[in-house]
Amino acid sequence: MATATIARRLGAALTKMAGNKAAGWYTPHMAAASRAIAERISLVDLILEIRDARIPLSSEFEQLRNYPSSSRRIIVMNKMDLANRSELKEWMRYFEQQNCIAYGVNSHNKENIKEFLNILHARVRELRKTDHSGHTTTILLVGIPNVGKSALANSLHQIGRISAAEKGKLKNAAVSPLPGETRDISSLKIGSHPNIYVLDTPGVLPPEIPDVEVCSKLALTGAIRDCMVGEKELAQIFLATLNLSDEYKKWAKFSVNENDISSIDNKAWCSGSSELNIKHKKQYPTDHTQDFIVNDVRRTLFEAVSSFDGVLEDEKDMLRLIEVQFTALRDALRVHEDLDLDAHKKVATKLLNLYRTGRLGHYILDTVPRNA
Ligand SMILES: Nc1nc2c(ncn2[C@@H]2O[C@H](COP(=O)(O)OP(=O)(O)OP(=O)(O)O)[C@@H](O)[C@H]2O)c(=O)[nH]1
Ligand SMILES: [Mg+2]
Repeated sequence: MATATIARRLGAALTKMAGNKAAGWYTPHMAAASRAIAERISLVDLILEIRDARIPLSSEFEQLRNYPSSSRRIIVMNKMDLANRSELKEWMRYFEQQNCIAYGVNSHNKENIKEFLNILHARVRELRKTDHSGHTTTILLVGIPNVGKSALANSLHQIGRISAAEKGKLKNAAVSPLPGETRDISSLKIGSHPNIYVLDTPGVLPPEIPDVEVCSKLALTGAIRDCMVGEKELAQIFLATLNLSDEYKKWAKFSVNENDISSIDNKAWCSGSSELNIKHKKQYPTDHTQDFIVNDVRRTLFEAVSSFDGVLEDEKDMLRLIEVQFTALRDALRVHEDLDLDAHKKVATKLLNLYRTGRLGHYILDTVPRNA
């Protein structure tokens, strides 16, 4: 598959880079965090392993790989709003078959967090049936970088059942779109009577990731800094994924192709772009500039794939299409640069931002293992 070939090439370059201590992703602070987490694993009551719902397997936390399936460990597939819904259901079934407790969560959604808090409270009550010590419950949040541990900790803290006085002194864990934001373990209260605390921890990746495809998926979803890979290369993987998916087909409505032109008032079409633009604007429910850009990008991508005459499974053809898309996207993304390289980089950065905020479709980049 073309996507896999491109992803493998990129992942291989990344893996090589990991060997270089100065440029690699395994920083000294990750090594220290890994030790601090290891010390706490046996001391806490519950462990929430936060994963990215777009890569349910590739985002596993290696330190827990051999941790026995138990009611003390819950897999949380965060960012579920960015993942393909029906595939996510398949993943839920997969985890169930593996005897793992797993939930899909969107840390930015209040209702969703309330439901998740109820689940946590029920788990804590279960634990208390066997443990009558009445001590404070501690929940450890662990995971690779940028999966939303701090965002989840904040939401649980803000919505959790804690007293009004404690609400007044709400603390916040720092959240950032870049990986490696959290440097220390911090504790946030999420429940009273009994007291429940979550421990937010720094994201940790293994020092080596032998699977090069996993490497490139981690980079595309933002667990590894873009500068280690290159925005253009990441955008190539995204475009290859999009071009082989069904997502772009939903954007046919944004396209004004020859058939559509006949349905548009001939006068409007002939009298120039301004009137055509009015037709376009009527099609869209909002006049928000960002929405126009997003829809322009969708239309551009749709038109490029649907009019392409090559074989998408062929890597050379796929790269040719991606090149066409890069050039066409300059207008859609309002990138007006003379220097070719710079323009490509700007297009790539803007495209990745749209993908990572869910405006260019919903994907799960891992496939459910066949033997499941
Ligand atoms: N769409 C979406 N974005 C989310 C969600 N949860 C977190 N994010 C975003 O993901 C990015 C990373 O969130 P953080 O909470 O800083 O991630 P982290 O796991 O603490 O990262 P490190 O501290 O670097 O390990 C931020 O831009 C968040 O706003 C979610 O459920 N949905
Ligand atoms: Mg964090």
